[in-house]
Order: sequence, then structure tokens, then C-alpha cells
Amino acid sequence: MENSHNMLSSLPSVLILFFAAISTAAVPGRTFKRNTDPLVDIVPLSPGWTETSSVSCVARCAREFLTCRSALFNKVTRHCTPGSWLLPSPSARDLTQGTLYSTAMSCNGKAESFTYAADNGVMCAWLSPRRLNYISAREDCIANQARLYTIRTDEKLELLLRHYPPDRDQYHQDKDRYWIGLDDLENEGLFIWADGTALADEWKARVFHPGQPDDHLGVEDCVIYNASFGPLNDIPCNDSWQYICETETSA
Ligand SMILES: [Ca+2]
Ligand SMILES: [Ca+2]
Repeated sequence: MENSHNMLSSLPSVLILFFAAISTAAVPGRTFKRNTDPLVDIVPLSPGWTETSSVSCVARCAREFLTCRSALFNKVTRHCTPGSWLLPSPSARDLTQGTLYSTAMSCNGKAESFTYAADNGVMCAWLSPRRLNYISAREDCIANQARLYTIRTDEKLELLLRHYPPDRDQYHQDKDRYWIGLDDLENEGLFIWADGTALADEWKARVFHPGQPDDHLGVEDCVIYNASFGPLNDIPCNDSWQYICETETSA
């Protein structure tokens, strides 16, 4: 009995060793691939444990944590660190810490996305490939259990500047303008973020282009992010631009 039990329990290990040879681990619903980007950091789900291979590391992470989306495996020490979504790293990661594996999907499968830490966990933001007017963009974010991106802190502003940096000619090339969640649709001149809070005056002076918001021709009630101009500016809500949504990540 004892032997047959051991044989059965060792079967998954055999499969795991097979997958280890191709540096990709398939676990139910999720595929983990080697991630060589040094500018991302793991968000640990626990201090980790000793593991025999990278794939068994990934497999245990996926088995034990519903929110497992990454794992760091150190071939030398055999230490396995389970992780959730990856966060952008301010400087290049120390690659001797181990090999990073992450799911092909990030931010619920959105192609162009990034994550960031917030008080209530790891948050996710993504750029929609579609261009919509402000109201439709807002509705599309809500349909994705999200809202238009809010910029109420330096950190949130830095994230945008990092992902969508200034290019001095791009304002006039009519691109790289993205809707964010800020408008004065309800009351002219009173700008409200998508989370319902009001835009603070000192912050308004910092994030808007000098002289903006100007409600030009009396029709500008919605705000775009354009790194090379402002970075914020109020423009007509019926213009169509790509837009940035933000949400809390979920499994
Ligand atoms: Ca206005
Ligand atoms: Ca304006």
C-alpha cells in the first residue's frame, strides 16, 4: 500500500520534470513563461520554500495561491518565491536572485498594461487600443469592472510618465493623447476624478499645462493625459482618443 501510494504521489513530479526541460510550466488555466525583463519586480505572496525545480516552484505557487501570477526560482539555493502580479521596478532587478517566471497574461489579459501597489493591494491599469469619446470610454472601463485612470498622487503620475513618456513632437502629430478619469461635466470649473473626489487646487496647478484647463470655446469638459503637453489638458468630450482604465486586480 505504502509503495503504491508513493508511486501515485510521485507521478506529478515526473510530469513536472518533463515540463522543466522547456522552461514553460502549464498549470490549469495559466501558463508561466520565463520573464527576462529586469525592470519588473515580483510581489511576494509568502517568504517561499525550497523546491526541486523551477516548474515545481511554479506549480506549487499556482496550487497554493489563487492569485499566483509569478514565481522566482533560484537555481543555486533552490529557493522558490511565489508572487502575484509583477510591479515595475525602479531600477534593474538583481538577476542573480533567480529566474523569474510569470503568466503570459497580465492585468486580466489586457495587452498594454501595468500594475502598481496601492493601500488595498496590487492595482492594474491598461491602455485601451480603441478610440472612444469620453463618455463611451468611461462606460467601457466600467463594463470591465474598472474606471478611467485617476492621477491623485505623484506615484500615479510617474507611472504614466514612465509608460507613456513625453515626445516633444507628438502633441502636434495628433496622437498619444489618452482619456483619464477627470472632468467638469457636472459643474463648469469643478473637476471631479473618476473615484468621485475633487481635484485639489495645488495639484491642478502641477499637473495641468500652464493656462489649462481653459474651457476653450466653452466646450472643454474632459481631460486627456498627453505627456508632452501638460501633461493634462481639458478638451471637448466628444473627441475620440484611446483611454486608460484602472482596476484592482483579481484572480
Ligand atoms: Ca469645462
Ligand atoms: Ca484646454
